[in-house]
Amino acid sequence: QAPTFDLERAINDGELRPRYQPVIDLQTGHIAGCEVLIRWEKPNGEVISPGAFIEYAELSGLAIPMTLSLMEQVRDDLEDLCDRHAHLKVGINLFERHFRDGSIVEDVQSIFGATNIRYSQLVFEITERQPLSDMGGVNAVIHALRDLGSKVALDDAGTGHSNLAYIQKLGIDIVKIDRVFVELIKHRNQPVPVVDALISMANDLGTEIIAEGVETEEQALYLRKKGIRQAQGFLFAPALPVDAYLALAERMN
Ligand code: G
Ligand code: G
Ligand code: MN
Ligand code: NA
Repeated sequence: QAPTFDLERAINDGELRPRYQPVIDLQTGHIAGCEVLIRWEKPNGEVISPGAFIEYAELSGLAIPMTLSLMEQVRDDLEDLCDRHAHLKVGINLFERHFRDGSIVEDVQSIFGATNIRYSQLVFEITERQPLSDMGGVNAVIHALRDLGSKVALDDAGTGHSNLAYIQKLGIDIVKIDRVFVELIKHRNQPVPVVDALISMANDLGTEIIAEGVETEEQALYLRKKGIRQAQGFLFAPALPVDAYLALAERMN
């Protein structure tokens, strides 16, 4: 993929668009909400995945403007759905920088404050792929978001720097088990110790769990037997354009 020095113009021209991957309640089969996943939709129809531009966004200082544009679009896309279905959650991926400088709290208030999307419907995901510097600042922001009523999820759990003490200090609400672990599940009755360990860790911490990258019925059955309620993955749906997500949300509600 060509380097993306065109990113600032693309943000301003509305080419960076949200897609919505449904999160399913494994116990009931109903929809629990979604994760917002960004895509760059070029005017020629080409769709570029975030892997190709997310690092450039971070390095070029466009991470925050890109996230703000995305959150505004999410608000416009989902306000009506969220208003009518208060239990539906919306997961938004944040850059570490946005946590660190604290501006995320004001940004969330100014974008969602006067809308029919409740703060309690928002889940902010922070990845543990990169180490979180400045624990003090990050901690304060997490607490401020939780004080609004939103939840904070640790994304890509198990792949990076998580350990019990670290997660406990952060005070997060949800652990998202990365798909590299879910991939290890081959059969509903064949134990996968590393998955079980992550589940135990989350249970010990008292956090919710969302399993990512669920692709097979066997994986879903295994996770359900372990008491996991929430899952996302190609078994259910990929990240969908807004109209497809809204239709699915009504159908599976
Ligand atoms: O959707 P896809 O599998 O291509 O996403 C690849 C990576 O990009 C994932 O790690 C995902 O968390 C990240 N990502 C997707 N959308 C966003 C976004 O809006 N903001 C941030 N910070 N990361 C995102
Ligand atoms: O890091 P994060 O969890 O935010 O990234 C989610 C990424 O995983 C997105 O790029 C999304 O498109 C991708 N993804 C979602 N579901 C599946 C799945 O079932 N299998 C695989 N291989 N990738 C998935
Ligand atoms: Mn995520
Ligand atoms: Na992940």
